[in-house]
Order: sequence, then C-alpha cells, then structure tokens
Amino acid sequence: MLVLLLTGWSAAYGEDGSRLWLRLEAAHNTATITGVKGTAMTELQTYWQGGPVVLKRQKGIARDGYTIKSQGGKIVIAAANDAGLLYGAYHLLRLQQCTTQNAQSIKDLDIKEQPAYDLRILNHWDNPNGTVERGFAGRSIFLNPDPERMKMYGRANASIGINGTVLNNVNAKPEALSSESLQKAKSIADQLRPYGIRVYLSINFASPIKVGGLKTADPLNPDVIHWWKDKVNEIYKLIPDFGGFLVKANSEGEPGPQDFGRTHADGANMLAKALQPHKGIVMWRAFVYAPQSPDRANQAYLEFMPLDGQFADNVIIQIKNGPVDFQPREPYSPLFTAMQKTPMMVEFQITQEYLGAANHLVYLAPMWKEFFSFVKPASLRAMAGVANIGDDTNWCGHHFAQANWYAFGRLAWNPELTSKEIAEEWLKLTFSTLDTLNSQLLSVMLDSREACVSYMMPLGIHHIFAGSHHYGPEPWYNPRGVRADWTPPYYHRADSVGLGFDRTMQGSGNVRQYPDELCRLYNDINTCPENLLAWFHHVPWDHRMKSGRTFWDELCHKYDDGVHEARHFLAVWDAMQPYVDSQRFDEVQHKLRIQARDAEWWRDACLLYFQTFSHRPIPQDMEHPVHNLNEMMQFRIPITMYENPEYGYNK
Ligand code: GCV
Repeated sequence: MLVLLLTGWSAAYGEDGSRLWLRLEAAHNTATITGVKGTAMTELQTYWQGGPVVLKRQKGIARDGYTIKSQGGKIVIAAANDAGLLYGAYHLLRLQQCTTQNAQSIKDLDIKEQPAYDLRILNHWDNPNGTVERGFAGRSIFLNPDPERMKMYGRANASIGINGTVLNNVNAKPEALSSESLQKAKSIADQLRPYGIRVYLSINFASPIKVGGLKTADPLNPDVIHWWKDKVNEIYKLIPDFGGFLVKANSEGEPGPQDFGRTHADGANMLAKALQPHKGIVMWRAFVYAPQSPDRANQAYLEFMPLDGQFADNVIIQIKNGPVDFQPREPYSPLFTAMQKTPMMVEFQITQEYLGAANHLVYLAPMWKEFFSFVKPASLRAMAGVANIGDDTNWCGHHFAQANWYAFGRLAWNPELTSKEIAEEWLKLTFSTLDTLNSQLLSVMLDSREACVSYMMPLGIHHIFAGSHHYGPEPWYNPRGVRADWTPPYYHRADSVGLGFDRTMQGSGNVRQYPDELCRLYNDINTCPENLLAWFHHVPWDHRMKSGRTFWDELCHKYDDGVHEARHFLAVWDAMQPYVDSQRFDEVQHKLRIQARDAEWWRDACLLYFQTFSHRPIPQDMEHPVHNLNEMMQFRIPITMYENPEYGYNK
C-alpha cells in the first residue's frame, strides 16, 4: 500500500532535476531555530521540520568542523566558524531527507565532523564567451549569473562541503583580469560568500604583456613583479576574501615562465609573493608534456621532481590523478609518491571528458577511491575537481552525473567514505527512500565505472579516442602532421606482436618513477595487475592471462562484458519506471539507450580494428560485432569540445 502510494506520488510529481539532491520542501514548521544568525539559520528555518535547534559558536572545534548533539530536548549545532555551522545545518537536513520517519524522530545525536582538507575546490573550465571546455551540460552558469541559480549553486556546494570555486578555464584568456571581468568576479563572490565559498581565478601567465602592455612576462623582471602586485591588490580591493590563482603554464601552448628561460618555481613563487600578504594561494598545475618526449607519462615527473622543495609556502602543485589525462583507468601519477617537500593537491575530473560525456551513466567515486588506495589522503593538501556544471536545467546534463558532483564534495570532505556510502546517500536524497529502487540502482552505479572501462579501454589500453572529440573510438586516427602524442597509435602501439605501451625498464622506463615495490610489480608482465597490463607492457597477443585465455581472447571478452553490462543498466532502469517521476525516468532512459549503443560501437570499432593486427578470430563464445569497420572509420560526430553529442554512433 505504502509502495503504491509513494509510487503514485512520485510518478505524478514531475521533476526536472533542477533541485539536485536538495529536494527539500519548505518546512512551514514551528521549530525554533535560535543562536547564531546567518545562512545556517535561514536554511534551517526554511527546511527543518524537526524540533528546536540551537546554533552556537564554540572554540576548540577545527575550522569548518562541527558537532551536532541532542541536549535537553534540543539539537545543538556547534562550530568555530559560520561555515562550520552551515555544514552542520546541512548535515541535519540530510538526516531529515534520508529518514523514512518524521524529522521529529531524529534524536540522540552525537555527531562530530571535520573536513580532511581545508581547500575543497571546483575548477570551472568556463570561457568568457559562455562556452565550457569539455562541458557537456550547456553553457557557463557564470556568463550572466542568475541570482537564483547562483543561490542554488551556493547551497548545493555548501551542502557537500565545497568551499572554493575557480570561475574560469585554465586555458585562461588574458581578459580574465580586465576590470570588467573582475567586477563580474566580485559580483559572483558576493553571491557565494554567504555559502562559505571563495572564488579563485585562472590566469594567463602572459597577462602583463597582453593586459598590462609590458614587453615581457618574465617572472624575475621588476616591472612584471610590480604589475602582478598591483593587479593582486586591485583584486583584493574588490574581493577581500579572494582565494588565489590557478595556473596552467607551459602546457598545451599556454604561456609560462619557461618562455623566458625560467622555471615553474620561478613563475609560481613570483605570483605567490604577490598573493601572500592577502593570504592568497597559487595552485600551479603539473599537467605538462611535450611532443618530443618519448613517453608523455614521464614528463610531469621529469619537470617537477628537480624543483621539489623550491616552491613558496603558499604554492600548491595541482596534479591530475593519473600521469596522462583523466583516462577511464590510469595508474596514479607517480609524482604523488615521489615529491616529498612540496605541498600537492589532486585534480580529478568530474566532467566526463573521457567517460561518455553527459550521455553515459558512470559513477566516478570508485575511480577516485582507487586513486586513494595508492595515494594516502593525508599526503595531500587539497582536492580540486573539474566541474561538470552548466546551465542545463538539471545542471549536469545527465541526472546521474549529479552524483559525481556530489561524490566529489563528499570525498573532499572525507576521503575515507566508501563509494557505496556516498551512492546510497545520493540515491536517497535524489530519488526516493524506496529500498527496491535504491538497492538495484546502487549496483548499477557501483558497477558503472568498471563497465565503462570494459567497453572503452580494458586491460590498460588508453587514449584511443577520436581526433576531434573525446567521445567515441578512433584507435586508427593518425593523420599526417598531427603530433604523435595526440594520436591513439602513440598509446596503443598495436602491431603483429601485440598491443600496449612498453613502460618497463626496457621500454620508456616509466615504472622507475614509482616506489620500488610498485616498480617491480609493474615491470614484470607476470605480476603487473591485468587491469594495467597494456599501460605498462606491449602485451603479446598470445600472452596467457589469469583466466587461462590468451590476451586477445580476454580483450574480446572484456569488451563484450562491457556491452552486456551497459544493456543490463538499461534493463534495470526500465524496471524502475513505476518508482521514478516521469520526466527523469524518460531522460535517463534516453541516455541509457545511447550508452548501450555506444558500448557496442566501442567494442566493435576496437576489436575489428585491433583484429587487423592480431589476425586472430573473435572467440565463438561471445557476441560478434554488429557494425562494419569501414563504416565506423568513416563516421564523424560534428561536435566541438564545448558540446555534448546528441547521440553516439547512429548509422
Ligand atoms: C583545459 C586535456 C583536455 C583539454 C584541457 C587539458 C587540461 O588535454 O582535453 O581540454 O584543457 O586537458 O587539463 O589543461
């Protein structure tokens, strides 16, 4: 009966996803919220349906941390600062949303929380013209910031503990520092401040030339130093709590200190000195690689290790989780365990540049947890995530992509949370508290990343994407004149012997960048984890795998398993129709159908292409390709890097 009631209610109640996981109804409560005034109080007054709550400032609690205790018929939220009170308030509201009972029944609370990192930051790759690089959810929310949207953005981030946002693309236009842009940044900062969020900006290292009219941007030149100092002062006059700069320098054509014969440390420290009096920071990216390098995966380590210990205290080196570029699976970037004297932060990519954009359901927490199984959370200073947010009604393009924004925030608060805990919480908040729905969708979410690896790039294969976008497969893409490390054959190295990049001691030597134990493990084809085999080895087609199959047969089966999983996700969702409101049901179903078709496309394109090297049959005990290689090789998706493809393979 209850199920029917809930079912009828939820199916009739159309939802468009705009409320994210904060699907709270205004409370109309009589509860008294007393104590410290501010956003925490407003949120509780608006949404809390339980008994009296006291908000109290208390010394001795860590910055941004809080306690929530039931005391004498009241709930007391205590924190050292306003942000802590706000996080405590959202914790309470989360409990209310997750309980199947009345909020009045929430009692006997004794909660103590503090964040693992002081800096929990979103990186928007938003351009001044409103496009979003690798953005799959519409245009930039910062183009014409709508106050209601900004408020929701602030609430959503604060509810998961995110406390910083970089407003613009790391491929930064110099005009990011123009007076007009700074006024806009100020307006956004003013709107986000009540939610405990500081703004940061990406800067173009050549700004002194391009905005300031100087002849050089040499970080040791006195005029340049002066220019940056003035610019920083100008920013702090407008935004007194400005967070600092994010810098992509000497990478993919962006200017940097090396253009003037200086090092990354020279560049970062010069900016750090200008920011230091205001307590601002520099997040200096280690995403560097050069076309002449024999192995792109080696490059960041080679450039940054010699500088270990040379950075100013308010510089943090921001390193992508893997050594290449946000692939569906990479080993961790060896810089994380090698650099000992430099503050580091990890950069995850929430937007699914390489994992099916906003068309594929891929829950990323398992990928980030995998990273943390190698890199100790305590060895990092902060966490950054490349945002998947745009002006689409549902914010992220795919209803389930909201889970990745959510998971990023929750892990930046507490990297010890499990993927399952986070997914369970998100499902309850986002869909309903029906167990039937949650348990099945939970499995889909938890299996989705591995499924994506299987149908796209199993067994350590990487970067075999199309040349003009990173959505579909083009392992054959290799036109004349394109730099080698921007083509898939550079990475897969398929030939008549086998497949994969030899990064062993005999190959590029990349294994040496890892600690001894891992180096030995990865170096030996018989001990290297099979899920990274073709990352570290050129694997012979007949190499015997643990399953007893040859590498070729295993590869075929992995691809096919991925296809079946994607179809299974669709089947699970289809069965959810009675339990999910109609708009979200239809929209997710549409995406899952695309995903299932794309998985076939990936399997067929990759297997048929690699078969031209392996000359081995596709095993009889699996489904055989249904597409034609030549047709797939002719197929193009006419999208820019600012768009989500409407469909995948649709011939
Ligand atoms: C912002 C990859 C992406 C680029 C991105 C770059 C980076 O190469 O494809 O779009 O540029 O990473 O992280 O700087």
